Amino acid sequence: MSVFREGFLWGGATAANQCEGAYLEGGKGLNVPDMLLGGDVNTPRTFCPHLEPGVFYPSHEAIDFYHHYKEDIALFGEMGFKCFRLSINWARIFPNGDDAEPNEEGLAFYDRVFDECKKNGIEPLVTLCHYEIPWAIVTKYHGFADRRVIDLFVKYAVTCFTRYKDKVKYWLTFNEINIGLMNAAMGALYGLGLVQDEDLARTKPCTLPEIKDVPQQRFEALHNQFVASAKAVIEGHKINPDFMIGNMICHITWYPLTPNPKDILEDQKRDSLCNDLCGDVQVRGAYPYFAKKYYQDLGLDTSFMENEEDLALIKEGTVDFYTFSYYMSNCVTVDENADTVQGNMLGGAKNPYLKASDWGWQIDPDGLRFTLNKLASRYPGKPLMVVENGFGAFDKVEEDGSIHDDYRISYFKAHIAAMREAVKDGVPLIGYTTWGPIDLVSAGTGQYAKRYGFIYVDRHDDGTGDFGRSRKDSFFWYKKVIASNGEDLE
Ligand code: BGP
Repeated sequence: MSVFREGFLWGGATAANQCEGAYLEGGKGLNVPDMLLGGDVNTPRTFCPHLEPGVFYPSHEAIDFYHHYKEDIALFGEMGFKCFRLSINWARIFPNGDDAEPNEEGLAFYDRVFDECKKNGIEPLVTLCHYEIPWAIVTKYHGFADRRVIDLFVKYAVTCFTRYKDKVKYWLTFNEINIGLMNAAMGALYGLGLVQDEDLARTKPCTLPEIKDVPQQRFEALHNQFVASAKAVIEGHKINPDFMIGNMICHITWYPLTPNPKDILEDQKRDSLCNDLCGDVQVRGAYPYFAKKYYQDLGLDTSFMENEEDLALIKEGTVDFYTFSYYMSNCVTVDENADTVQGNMLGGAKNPYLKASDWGWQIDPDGLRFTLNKLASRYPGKPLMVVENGFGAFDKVEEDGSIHDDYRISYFKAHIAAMREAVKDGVPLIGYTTWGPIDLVSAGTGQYAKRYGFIYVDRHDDGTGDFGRSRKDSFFWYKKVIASNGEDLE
C-alpha cells in the first residue's frame, strides 16, 4: 500500500503567461510578462515600457497552449494526472484591469479548458494571479501600490469564483506572494505591478535590475496584496463553501553555511523574512512578531500595518491550505568571501555537499523533506501541497525523435522519495504538481532552452519551431509513478 493518501493530487503546474501565447487574441489585454524580452543564465531579462517592433517577446506566443490545450490536456490525461495547476490570465478576463464587465471570450476559453480537464478526469487547481497583472493596472494605478487595485483584484476573483464554482474546487490567490520581499526587481514588477513614472517614460528598454525600487511602496503594496488575498478568500467561501482556497509561497530553504552562531542567526532571519512572514500572515491571519522591527530597520514608516480594518480582514480571510514551490536550497553566511551560487529568485552561499543545475540551482531532495516537516510544525493541521518542483535542463532530441532525460527522472525520483519520507514522518501532504509538465517559457530568464517538461515542445529561443509536442522518457516514467500512487519510482 502507498504511503500517499488515496486521491493524492499528482499532476503538473503551469502559468498562463508562460504557456498560453495568443497574447492579443480573444480580447486579451497586455500583461506584465508581455513587456519582457528573454535573457539567459548570465543575462537578466529586459523590460520594455513600450512594445518594440521586430523584437522577439517569448510570452507572446509561448507554447501556444491557447490553441493546443485539448492536445496538451489529453497528454496530461495519458500520464494519469489527477490535478492540473494552471493560472487564469487576468487580462483575458479584464483586459484593462478596471473594465465594467468581464470579457466573455476570455471566460469562455477557461470554460473549455476546465471541461477538457473534466473529460480527462483531472481536477483543476487555479492560480488567480501568477505574475499576470494587467499592464493597464501598472500604467494607470502603479499596481498594488494603489489601494483601488485591491478591489479590482477582488472583482476579478469573484467573477472567476462565480463563473467556475461548479468546475473548480481548488484555488490559489497569488503565486509566490513573498517574491516582493526577496527579489526587489522581480518582486516589484512581476509580483506587485510597480513601475515608477520615470521608468514608464523610458524610450529604450532596460534590464530588470535597472528599474527603480521604492521599498516603502513595495512593502505597502505587499500589504495591500495580503488584504486582496484575504478578501478573495472571504468572498470565495460565500460563493461556494466547499472551495479550498490556498496561498502560494516561493519557499527558499536556507541552511547556515557553518556552525558560527552569527551564521545561525543570519539563517534564522533569512528564513523568517523570506518564507515565514507571508506564510504567517496568510495562514495565521496576522503579521508575525518580527515583521515590524524588520520593516523599521529598513527605515520604513510602518503605519500601513496598523489599519484596523485591514487587520480584521487578514484575520478573517486565512487560507484553507498552504502551498509552495520548492526547487533548491541555499546557504547563508556572514562571510563575504564565501563562494556563491544562483537560485530561484535569490542565490546564496554555495553548499559544498550539493551539485547544481546548469542554471546554478542546487539540487537538494533532503531539503524538501526538511521543508515539509518545518511547515507541518509551523502550521499544525494545515494541509500542505507542493505545487512546483522541477528541473530546468537542456534537452537533446535524438535522430529518431526520442529524448532521454534521465537527469530529470533522477531529480524527480529523489524528490518524490524525500516526499514519501516526509509523509511517513506524518506531514499532511495532499498533492504534488511538478513545474512545467510540458516545456514552457522560463519566468526567470525568458528562455525556451531551459526545459522542464515531460512533454517536449518544438519551439526555440530564436523563434523557430513548429510547436509540435513529443513525449520524453520522463513522460513514461511519471505515468508509472502516478499509476502506483508514488510507490514505483524505478
Ligand atoms: C517559480 C515560478 C514559475 C516558474 C518557476 C521556475 O518561481 O512560480 O513561474 O517559472 O519558478 O523558474 P524559471 O522559469 O525561472 O526556471
